[in-house]
Amino acid sequence: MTFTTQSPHSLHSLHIGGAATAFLAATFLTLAFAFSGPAMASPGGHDDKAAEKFSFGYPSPAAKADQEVRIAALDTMRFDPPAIKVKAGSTVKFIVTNKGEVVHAWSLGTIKEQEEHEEGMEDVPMSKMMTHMNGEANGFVLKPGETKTLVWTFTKDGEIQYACHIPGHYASGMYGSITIESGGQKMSHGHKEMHQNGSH
Ligand SMILES: [Cu+2]
Repeated sequence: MTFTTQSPHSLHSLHIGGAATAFLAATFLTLAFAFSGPAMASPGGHDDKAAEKFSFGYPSPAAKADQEVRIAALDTMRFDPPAIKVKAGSTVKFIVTNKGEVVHAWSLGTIKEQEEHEEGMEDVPMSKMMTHMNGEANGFVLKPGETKTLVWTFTKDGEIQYACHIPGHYASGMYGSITIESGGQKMSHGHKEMHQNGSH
């Protein structure tokens, strides 16, 4: 008797259960897609990992430079010139030549980043010195006589450095300063300035 009255209920609940299971499965799939979505899309629309890596700008190899800066690396453990000025929002083509007879390096970074890079050099064996900047977006190693270029867009004002991290060189003063001045086509404060500058 109990069996007969429960039987329709069982069937009924089985039916509901089936629908609920299907619903839950659909919900789970939707959630699964919802969760996989952001992981597959590039965050913030920036494909270049360097765009997130550097606080002061990003490499822009295809961009037309607003300014060209030639820098010489010298065996006196100096860069010539030792200081430059650029504008926030501008793209600068750096043309760096090793005019010395030993290997030098050149890379952009905040003063903090340059100090950290210098500390990291303790782990780089001499045999890896020529290749340790390979794949880095912000600089390179130069053989004697070699010239390399880097096109970089500066996004905000501040003080950064270009530095040589061949052991002993940075400590000897082989770095230069870049003053990034505001007042150009400033990109760090969103679209307002870009629209204002868009008329000319
Ligand atoms: Cu050097």
